[in-house]
Amino acid sequence: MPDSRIHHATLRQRVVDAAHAAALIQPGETVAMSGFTGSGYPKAVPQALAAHIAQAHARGEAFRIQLLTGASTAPELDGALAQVDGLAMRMPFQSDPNARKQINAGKLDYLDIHLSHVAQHVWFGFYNEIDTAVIEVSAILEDGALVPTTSVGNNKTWLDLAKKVIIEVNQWQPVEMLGMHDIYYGTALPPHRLPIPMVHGDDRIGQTTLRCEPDKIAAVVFTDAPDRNSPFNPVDADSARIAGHLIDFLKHEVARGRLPANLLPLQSGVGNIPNAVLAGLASSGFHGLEAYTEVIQDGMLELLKSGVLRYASCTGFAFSPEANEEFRRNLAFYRSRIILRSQEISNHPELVRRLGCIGMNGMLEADLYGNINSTHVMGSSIMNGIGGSGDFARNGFLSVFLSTSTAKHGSISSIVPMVSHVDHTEHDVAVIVTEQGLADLRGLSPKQRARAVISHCAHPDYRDGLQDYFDRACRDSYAKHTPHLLPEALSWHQRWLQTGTMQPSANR
Ligand code: 0RQ
Repeated sequence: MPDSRIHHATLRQRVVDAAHAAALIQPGETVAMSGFTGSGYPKAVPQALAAHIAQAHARGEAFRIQLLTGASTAPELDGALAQVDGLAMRMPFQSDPNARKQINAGKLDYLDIHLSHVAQHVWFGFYNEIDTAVIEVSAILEDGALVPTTSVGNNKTWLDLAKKVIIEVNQWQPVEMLGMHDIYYGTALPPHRLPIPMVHGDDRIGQTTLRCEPDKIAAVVFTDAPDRNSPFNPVDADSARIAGHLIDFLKHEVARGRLPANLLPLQSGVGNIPNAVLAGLASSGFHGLEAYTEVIQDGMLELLKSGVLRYASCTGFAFSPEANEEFRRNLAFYRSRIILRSQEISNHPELVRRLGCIGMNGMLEADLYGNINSTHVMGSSIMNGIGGSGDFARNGFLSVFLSTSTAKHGSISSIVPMVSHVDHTEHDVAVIVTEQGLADLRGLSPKQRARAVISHCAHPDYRDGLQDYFDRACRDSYAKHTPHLLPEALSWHQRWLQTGTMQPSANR
């Protein structure tokens, strides 16, 4: 019964259908929506808005918006709006094929921002004012408090700063999630900031609901639609080997006394390789693990279920259909073990450093000296964005980057002389892992790092070529600290662009 989801008398009067709500959004507006990696995003208003935009375009009228979210969303939001060419600007993270195509065609301006920066930059006034916020909730309480759903993202900031608000009450989202969220309202602007009062990753420091001045809520829309559910690939041999190298390394760190027996709070990126690492941890013998991360995916849910993981703190879910079912079926079990926070807290540099998080993220390529490219194919084509990887790489206890040693059926080496784009500098990278092995870069000079990366991480098909480049660079480089032959450094990428493989023709 829809009314059972809205307990605030005035807001019950504001229920309209999605088309009427979307009509409140005008061309050129800056619109901030809920949503983080396919969870907790509005499902109906963005599609209704896309229909309005398409109609406007058909009449020859210009209609595009600037869109802010927590992170990536789903086809009903990013996909629908990109498909009708309705986006002029997008930030801070996306992974939608349509939006990606438009960005790489130069038609859509994309601001790729550290996820911990987004809310504070908006508060600092670095971007446009927010005209409209569109936020998914599971219920509205008697006092107008909003019950968040499967992600929190930047919702607190959007609700505080938007001039008008549209609420989607999604009846698919379980009301029993009330109590799982921890929304911290103590952040202030410099110079008035105080320490964030959290010393353990499972500390609760805020309230369980979001607040919003009811007068600002212009429309309420009912929906009953599931979060997007992308299945994960089964763990393949390469992912299992990557997981194995990393778990051996973590055990070694425990044996050396550098990590406690239950490690330190884990952060895991999304994707099949990080998911394989989590699967590997399930049978690794570790117990009492903690997760302070941005996204919980299937592997983490399994670790919680088996008791290997004590709790997981995050800002959103990225579950497969099966994991979603498991979560909903056993919500009573998970509600005491999962905490959902705003992304300014889940990714906060102060907290990531205090807790000593172990950051484990995917990459596209690494270079000999440990610089990491997470975002740009061949230096100019965006894949997704930096997401939260930088928040954890720079501030964590350990920063680990994971990838297979080749991409595109072996035609690309993920280890290159010089990355074609830098997201994480050599100063922020402790460990690089491929299925070939693990390079521990801590305490190594640039040339020592290069030797470790070539011998432990490069694929055998590319190892000699990398060694040859490095040897010649050591001999002929302008200086010998970080040896490079500049005109040749990016020739591997150029070769792929011209011939479709990084392999020199002699080896093909
Ligand atoms: O493309 O599917 O078209 O073949 O990149 O690669 O191997 O499927 O790996 O899904 O783990 O993604 C870095 C993109 C890795 C991800 C990245 C091609 C490859 C494939 C994907 P196809 P895989 P993953 C927490 C932290 C930044 C955000 C982040 C990412 C596609 O990890 O977005 O860390 N990271 N967030 O073929 C050209 C190379 C390539 C390459 C792979 N060297 N050159 N293409 N590919 N390596 C979460 C959030 O922040 C929300």
